[in-house]
Amino acid sequence: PQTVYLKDYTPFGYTVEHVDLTFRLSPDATRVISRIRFAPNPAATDRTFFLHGEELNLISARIDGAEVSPEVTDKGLTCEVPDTPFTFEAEVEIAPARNTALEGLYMSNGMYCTQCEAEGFRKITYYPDRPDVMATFDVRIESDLPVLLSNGNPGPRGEGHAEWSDPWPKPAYLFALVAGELEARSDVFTTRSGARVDLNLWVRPGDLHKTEWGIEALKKSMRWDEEVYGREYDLDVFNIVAVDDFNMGAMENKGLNIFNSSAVLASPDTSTDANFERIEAIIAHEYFHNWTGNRITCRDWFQLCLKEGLTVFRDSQFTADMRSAPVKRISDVIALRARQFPEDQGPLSHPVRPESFQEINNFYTATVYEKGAEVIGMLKRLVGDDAYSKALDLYFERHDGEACTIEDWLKVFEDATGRDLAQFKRWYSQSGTPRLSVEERYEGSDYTLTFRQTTPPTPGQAEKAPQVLPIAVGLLNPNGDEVVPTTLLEMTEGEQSFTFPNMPSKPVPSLLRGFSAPVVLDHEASGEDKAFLLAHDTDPYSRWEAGRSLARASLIASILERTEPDAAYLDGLKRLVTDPALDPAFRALMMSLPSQNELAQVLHEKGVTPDPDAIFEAVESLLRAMAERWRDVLPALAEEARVSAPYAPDAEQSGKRALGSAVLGLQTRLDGGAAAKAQFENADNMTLSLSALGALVRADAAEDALAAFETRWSGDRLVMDKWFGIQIMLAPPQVAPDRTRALTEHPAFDWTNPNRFRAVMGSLAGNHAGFHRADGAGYEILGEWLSRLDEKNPQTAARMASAFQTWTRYDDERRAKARATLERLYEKPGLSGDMAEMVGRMLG
Ligand code: B3K
Ligand code: ZN
Repeated sequence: PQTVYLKDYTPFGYTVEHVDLTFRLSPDATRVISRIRFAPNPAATDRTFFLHGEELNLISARIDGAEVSPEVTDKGLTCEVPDTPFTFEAEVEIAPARNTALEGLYMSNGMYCTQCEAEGFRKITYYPDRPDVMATFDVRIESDLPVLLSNGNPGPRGEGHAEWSDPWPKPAYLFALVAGELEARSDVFTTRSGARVDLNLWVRPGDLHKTEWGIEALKKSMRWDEEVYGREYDLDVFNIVAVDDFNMGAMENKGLNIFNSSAVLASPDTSTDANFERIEAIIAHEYFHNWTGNRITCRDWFQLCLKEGLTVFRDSQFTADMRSAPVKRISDVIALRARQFPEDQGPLSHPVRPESFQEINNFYTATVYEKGAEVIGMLKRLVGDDAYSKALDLYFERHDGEACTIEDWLKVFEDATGRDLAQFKRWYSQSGTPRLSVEERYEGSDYTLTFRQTTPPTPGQAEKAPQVLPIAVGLLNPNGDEVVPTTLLEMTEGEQSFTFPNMPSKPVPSLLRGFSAPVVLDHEASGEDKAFLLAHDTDPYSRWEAGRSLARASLIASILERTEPDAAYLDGLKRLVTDPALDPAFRALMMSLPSQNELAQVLHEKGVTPDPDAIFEAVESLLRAMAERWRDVLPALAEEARVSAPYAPDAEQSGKRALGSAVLGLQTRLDGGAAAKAQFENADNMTLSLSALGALVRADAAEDALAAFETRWSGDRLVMDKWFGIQIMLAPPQVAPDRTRALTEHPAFDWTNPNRFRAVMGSLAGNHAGFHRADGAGYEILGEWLSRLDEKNPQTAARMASAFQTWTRYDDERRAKARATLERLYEKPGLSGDMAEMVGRMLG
């Protein structure tokens, strides 16, 4: 496989003025006829005419009407071309029914659909498949299927054919086509300047009852983008299609978003509160791409964070506005630590803007997406809300219709604010999670905080330079009153002090409020200070983090020193969790403990080899202690969490149910599952049903419930994914690998479906002590199945391989077993480039 470098970027020698495509659909022999209008690109010097094309059967090619014989390889074609504008025509044949990689044009349950980002269009026809080549597209689809869709606005429709015309120049990765027997829920949105937009959410017959939420989420997103960013929609129709076989969550194709059915279909019976919230966020995310991604796109794939970081940031703002801002912030921090930190602190670490790659599909990562969004959050905090809005207006005004870089993005902020962002730019080029330590000094009445930042070496980057860290700080006096409200300290040096004068007594600092920078804060605050912040901090994130950090300390002590769970922490937390003035969703978050994976990382950083079984036991005994110590308040809490109104997936009800689920987890540790059984039997929505099932699985008392659940839901693929997943994810670690193995023999384990594969293998990887079982069974099963899936669907297989990214943390025996599995994979003949890159990086 070849490595591509950012520094080697050159523009393409030709511009594309317009593209006409005709598709004659047929499962094994689809004909694609293209007519592409090229002109020499005045901004380029190299006139090599190379068109990407893979797995295509070229039938014929013409230039300005005259037949030509291009030189064809398995990567594309080259050919002599005129030095004036010309038309290139080609007819190719492809086989969507045999496309198991789910990239390009493929079939899912009898329906045709496409996925072209990042480099899938080259599997449809010959084309300069790079995002800086933007063109208008007209598409004609010939097929007897009733619904024929492509990008843009609908044109003439007749018996057996349909035409579509997209007036907005776009890169090929935003091309989409869908054909099938589909039904739609339709609605209308009127933009704020009065234009009518027809909305359709297309699904397979039988799924219409799961479409209401998606359409509502779409309308909310369209309104929000007008109100908050001043961005209106720009076509007559907006189509969304739900597809069962899809490698990712969803795709923002211009005017025709394609969604994994799990990321759009919802009903109270079949979907949890978390599903509803996620669907709302993904619909918003894809919709917001219309401006941040489509109208303004990326010059090359190294700039992926330009659209993804910004769009994730925008969808978080949206969720914060639709629901609870503090709860959303805390959830984002939990997710960042669970997914991005391990990536940034292990062999797969890469900058938010990578500088090289072999397979771009391997870089749709938590770093590019979530850390990319954190970087924008820091920028906004540094320049302020008004300047952020001004900069965004300038971005849209200056770059509409262009393919841009991170330099363009930062320049807009520099021009709008007069700030020099040269140092800030390191957030895009330097990989690794910075560590921030702090010392306090109180002298006379001066209170001084001295911060030190260091970033450990990461692959390819031994030396790190100081980054710009926005550190939001508040100070509380010993009575618990806030004496210095949230203040932004701007750290730019490796070591830097900030003094607060005239402090009558030594304050307690509340540091990194709102998680103002994505760093690890090494702050050896005393247990008393943390307990004090847990009780008094006014910043919800910091208050939550105080509790989290006490939990972490208690767990680490019990792992290293076999101490009993910290009673003072449990009592302090109990006061919060039973405080009726606090949002139930926030209380539920307060009850959640650091993940076992996070604890393993903390131990590893302390120079201790993590023992997954000991970590599991420590968490279990803390939860048992919590249940015992809170025994008296659990019934009242459960009662408080009960919702009597008809089911709604809103923030208020979901918050209550989240609290109820946390309480049920504790109750199950006391009653062996009696309350959970009752909840399972009476549940009238999936949230209650699944939380009860989860509690039973964890208590190893779920046999009957699992059987009943399977009988009831065997006809619903998305619900069956939950069934497969939960019994592995929450299985007692010792049985997790064997149960996984047994479930791979279940007739419904349709492993070529990415959702089903992820439900099983992703859940094994998510069961920390189960995956890392000492005999290596977890590694072996995953290794075997990755190897098998790689032959059909390299993209999904390679993504899932990152389950091994922490393998070097563990003891010699586990390491030897993980290494053997990875090496076996690496040496497999015919391994995909996707997988070879991932495994190669992990083996180092
Ligand atoms: N842009 C798509 C992801 C495409 C994945 C390519 N392997 C989804 C999103 O971020 O909105
Ligand atoms: Zn995106």
